[in-house]
Amino acid sequence: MEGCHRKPGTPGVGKTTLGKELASRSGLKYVNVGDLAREGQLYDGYDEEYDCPILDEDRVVDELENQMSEGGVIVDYHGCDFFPERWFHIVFVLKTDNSVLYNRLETRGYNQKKLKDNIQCEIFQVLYEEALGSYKEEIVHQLPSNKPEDLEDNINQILKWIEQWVKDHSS
Ligand code: DAT
Repeated sequence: MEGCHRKPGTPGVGKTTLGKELASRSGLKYVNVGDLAREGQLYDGYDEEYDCPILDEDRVVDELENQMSEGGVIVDYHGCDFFPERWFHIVFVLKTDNSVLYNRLETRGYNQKKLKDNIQCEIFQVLYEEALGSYKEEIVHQLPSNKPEDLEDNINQILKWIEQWVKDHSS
């Protein structure tokens, strides 16, 4: 389960579900940045308002650098503007309808403030804009993530993309 979010993000859209399933079917490595930060205590202070630790983005980047240069890594996080652009060949932003998302977050026991902030963020597509601002537009893709069939479609689509990428880069 995801931890806290200093910046309003979009937890509950299905990043971890997709990332892990994709890793298992593709053989790529899976890294959950929230877990990595928790394990290494890669924090820089505490956010009282959101009641959660503040991510130390520089230390996260340092921690991941070696793995990322080797390649073949799926990175799961609700933000992407602090990662080096050269790390990624493709970026996916999952999109869940507000009503569906509300139910998922409520199930997680989010309080009203957290619910409101996170839903608001989804409405304004903050993360999609952030991704477009951080990477070349043509590598940023939005994927629907409302129902199990979406998950299956997304996985198949990404697996095809990986296959093509490998073909294009093996010679
Ligand atoms: P995130 O990692 O973005 O916080 P998650 O992978 O933990 O999200 O998923 C949140 C919940 O939603 C979890 O109970 C699984 C469910 N879920 C994920 N993708 C889904 C989909 N395409 N259809 C229905 N439920 C989905």
